Amino acid sequence: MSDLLEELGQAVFDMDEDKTVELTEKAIDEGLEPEKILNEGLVPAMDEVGEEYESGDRYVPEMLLSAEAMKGAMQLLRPLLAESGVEPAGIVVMGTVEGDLHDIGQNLVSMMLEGAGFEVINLGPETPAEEFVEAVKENDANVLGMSALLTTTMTHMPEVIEALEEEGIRDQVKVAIGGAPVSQDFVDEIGADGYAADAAAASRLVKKLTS
Ligand code: B1M
Repeated sequence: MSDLLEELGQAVFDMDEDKTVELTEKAIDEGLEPEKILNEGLVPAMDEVGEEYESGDRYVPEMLLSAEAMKGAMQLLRPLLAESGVEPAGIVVMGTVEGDLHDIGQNLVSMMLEGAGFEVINLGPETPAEEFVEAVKENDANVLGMSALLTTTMTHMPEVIEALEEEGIRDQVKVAIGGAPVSQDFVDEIGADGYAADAAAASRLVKKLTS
């Protein structure tokens, strides 16, 4: 790997958004392929960030800062990747269910997924079932990710799955869920396809569901 890409990865790992953006600009100016900048500079760094978070060596705010740095770089790379015809790893529609305004966790998951090369359509908090279904249809999404932080709102998750079934598109999209009150048992109960306990696990799950 070039020294520049190594330095870029280090800037993401070090949560330094300004340096990440500056080095991404430099890499683009030097003529490096956008895909190479993403896959050899940025993504491995976010993988390492995820591993540190899972092992307890990094906390949520530090993970968010690395994700923000990654986001800054992605703003520069996204149009170039689109021009060069590089396909995203997959399309993920993400949101927090109806009646639930907690969105910190699902934003973090969305950022990790972007870091892993997925295109994420983030519907934000308080998303009704119809909106999830519409977004899946409109974007031909591979994965629908839902978040719920309240025991009173996790009950909307099976409603979204029913709405996908009613629309006849349940078999076209994998359903991944997360949030403190949900579990693998709940996945089995409602007929979802997977559960992730945190953002790093969500990234692994979505990669598995789309491979
Ligand atoms: Co609220 N809140 N809150 N809250 N809040 C909790 C969740 C609560 C556990 C606090 C408590 O009582 N101890 C409790 C829920 C109890 C329950 O139902 N079991 C609670 C409550 C009761 C409420 C209100 C009802 C309070 C009230 O008004 N009486 C109210 C709800 C209003 C509503 O939604 N309609 C409310 C409001 C709020 C704030 C607005 C103040 C704020 C939210 C701000 C925001 O999100 N924009 C807030 C916060 C911040 C919290 C706590 C403190 C932190 C949540 C958080 O952001 N964690 C929370 C207590 C706690 O968790 N310590 C609490 C950090 C985040 C990174 O983690 O969201 O778990 P988390 O996401 C993780 C994983 O869960 C997973 O990955 C993420 C990243 O690692 N994950 C996914 C999440 N979504 C995923 C989706 C996936 C995969 C993985 O899809 C594939």
